[in-house]
Amino acid sequence: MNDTPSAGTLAVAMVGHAFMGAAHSQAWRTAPRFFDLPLDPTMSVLCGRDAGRAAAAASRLGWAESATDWRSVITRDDVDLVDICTPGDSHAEIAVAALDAGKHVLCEKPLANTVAEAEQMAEAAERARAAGVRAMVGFTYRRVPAIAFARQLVAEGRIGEVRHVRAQYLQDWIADPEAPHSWRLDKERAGSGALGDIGAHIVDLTQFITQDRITEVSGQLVTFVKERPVAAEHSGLSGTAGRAGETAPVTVDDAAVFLAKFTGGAVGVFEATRFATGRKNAIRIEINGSAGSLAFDFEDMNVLHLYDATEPDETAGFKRILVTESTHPYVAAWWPPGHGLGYEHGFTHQVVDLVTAIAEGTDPAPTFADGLQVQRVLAAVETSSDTRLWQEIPA
Ligand code: 4PW
Repeated sequence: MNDTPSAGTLAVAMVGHAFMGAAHSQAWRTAPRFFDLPLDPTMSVLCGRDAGRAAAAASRLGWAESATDWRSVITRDDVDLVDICTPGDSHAEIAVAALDAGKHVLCEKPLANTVAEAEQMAEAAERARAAGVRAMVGFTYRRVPAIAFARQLVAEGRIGEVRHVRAQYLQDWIADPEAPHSWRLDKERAGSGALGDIGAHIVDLTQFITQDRITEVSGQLVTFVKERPVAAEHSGLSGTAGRAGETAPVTVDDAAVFLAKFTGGAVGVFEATRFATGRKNAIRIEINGSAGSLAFDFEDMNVLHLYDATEPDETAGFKRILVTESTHPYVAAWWPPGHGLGYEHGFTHQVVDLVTAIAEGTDPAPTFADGLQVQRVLAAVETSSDTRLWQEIPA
């Protein structure tokens, strides 16, 4: 039983300190400074495989100490929550062990590399839940104010009955065939490529906004560049080439496209690629309903476009809403209207929602069960690509 709510503080241990580790660190640091949190998170331990690098990252990112053995960290009495920012191949092992040790868990997306692992994780979360221990998946973009506002508008019936869901996640960081290899291009470590890394986000986001579920998919995965130079160093998504002539195989998809059906009758078209030259982090979602439409692009993330089909034809048109009013989700804690937010704020809002749920004794969304459902959609797209047949998503 984890009794953190009465303690007033929430001691966090984070595993992994690369791109996501840095994003989560800023969130743990910033959330209590801008939001009135019911528990005070303390950045206790940062865990990484290499002692020197972990220590340097801990001091740079603001953690009190560093460690190299996550197994001993997650059982420490002075750790309440484990934040998993490692590649997908270690998510299941760390999350299940942490939950079984009575620690709350925040796990980066996609939840796991396989459905089987995600099932184990969802079961562990359900076991732990009985003892008041909470688990959440890091589908961070749900916490972009314009996305949360879009969900609100759909729930209020502002666009009527949802008919079309159009979603793209477009990046281009490996469009150059000479861009170095990385763990994200290795099936053993990442589970899949564009499909799981970025396609998972648009599956989660469209289901979140519409409050509906995907029931069937028909998809195609493609790998354009099958061999890449080995990287010497990596930072963020980019890297520097290693020894000349040394290459490694790309064992995941470079792009994933699929059609989807939703339980409510809507049809969806999804596209996730790292080869959309010129598109850096374009998460584009358009929803057409019987009474109007919504459109969002992360490259203009403080804006939501709304079309009201009930307006007279001569004045109807897409309205550009600047989602920076204090009445918009999450915005009141930040800046005056027009002073927009950025990529990192979603991570901060994620911490706020997680800490609040833990303190209130409720389930933070998305739960591991939600993460498992997304994993099933991803697996169905893969199977569909292999078999060239539509695949149903098990309930
Ligand atoms: O949000 C995205 C991630 O889920 C980031 O832009 C990069 O692509 C890092 O991992 C994925």
